Amino acid sequence: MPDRDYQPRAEHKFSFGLWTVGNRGRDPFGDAVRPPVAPVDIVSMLAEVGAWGVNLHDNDLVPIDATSAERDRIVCEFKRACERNGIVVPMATVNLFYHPIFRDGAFTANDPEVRAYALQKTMRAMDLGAELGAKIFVLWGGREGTETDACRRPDIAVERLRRAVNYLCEYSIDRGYGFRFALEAKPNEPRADIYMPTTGHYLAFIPTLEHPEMVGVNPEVAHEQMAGLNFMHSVAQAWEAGKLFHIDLNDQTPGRYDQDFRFGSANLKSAFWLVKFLEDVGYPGPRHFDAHAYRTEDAEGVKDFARGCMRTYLVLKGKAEQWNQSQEIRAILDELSTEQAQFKHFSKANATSLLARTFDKEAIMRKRLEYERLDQLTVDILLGVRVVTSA
Ligand code: GCO
Ligand code: MN
Ligand code: MN
Repeated sequence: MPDRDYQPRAEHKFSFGLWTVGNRGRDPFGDAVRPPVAPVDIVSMLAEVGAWGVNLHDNDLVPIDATSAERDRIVCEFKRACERNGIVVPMATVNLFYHPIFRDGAFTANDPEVRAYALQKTMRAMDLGAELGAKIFVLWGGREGTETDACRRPDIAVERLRRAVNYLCEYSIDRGYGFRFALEAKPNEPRADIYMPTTGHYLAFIPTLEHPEMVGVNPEVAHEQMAGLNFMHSVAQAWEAGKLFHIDLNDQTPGRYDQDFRFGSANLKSAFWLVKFLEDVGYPGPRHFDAHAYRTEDAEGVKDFARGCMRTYLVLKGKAEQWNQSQEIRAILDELSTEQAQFKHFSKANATSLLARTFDKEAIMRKRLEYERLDQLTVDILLGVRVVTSA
């Protein structure tokens, strides 16, 4: 049954990053507009708005130069806050972009000391994630890129990245952490060009690893949109390859800076196709919102933002159910799908008969493809002027 009340529940697996709802609204032209919120308070806020999970970079929780005693105290408090509020930590990640040491990249940097530090920092972030119960580890190489290609050959960067991911897979195996790594692509920002600019690039990279079964992708709406791509198509290809380990939901208008808008706030229709896809195939993973509240918002506005992400997802999920149940839509779809089972696999016999066959192109071309009606029915459902009730 559709979630008619649109109330988020644990089964929906909605998660937010400490860095997303904790975002202070700083941008390249202006300072923070919101005060810092302690991670333990973010956890109770997330419980209040009905989220299921919280994700974090190492330094969202533990300052980069914390002593091990400080670290243990912070982690212990945070774990208690999660337990108290019934919030889980499904995913952890590592910040390899903020500190100036990463100005030339992390795993791909030219300085071997930087590469070694990046590995050490990631292993410690994995220790932290494992301690908090995370089973997914995201790697986003925000600084792995260039302003000038004079600095290194890009194939060398790819090789360095491969060695780093191989190393981290072995570390996870050695420690028995059971992590699944989700690689997140982005074409640019903060670098002029980032290596592995799209999800498709990562899908081609993964089979070259030593443990490809441990590694998948974390596609983000805004990142594929920045590359001018159809996000849902990227997600579908990842899913079909068994590689959709995580997903970053947000929104973005084409051709702009990295906006990180509330899910569904800019491109409702593509958000609809995405939600429909995830629900139709039964994607079992977290629905993570990697987005920020507008810079104009205060703490209450951040809650409006978080509630809005989840509500829009659930509204679109309800619309997808209506779409699937619509008799008119089903009738058109039934007309469209006439499977040609005999050509699924090659055989000498079916190739011979296919080569000999004559096609009545005129008759085939007369067959109507009612995509205009299909799309308008979709628009009607989305705009709420056509309400489909369950059969
Ligand atoms: C961005 C990225 C990040 C990553 C995060 C997880 O554009 O800033 O989307 O938010 O998702 O660092 O590794
Ligand atoms: Mn992003
Ligand atoms: Mn992201």
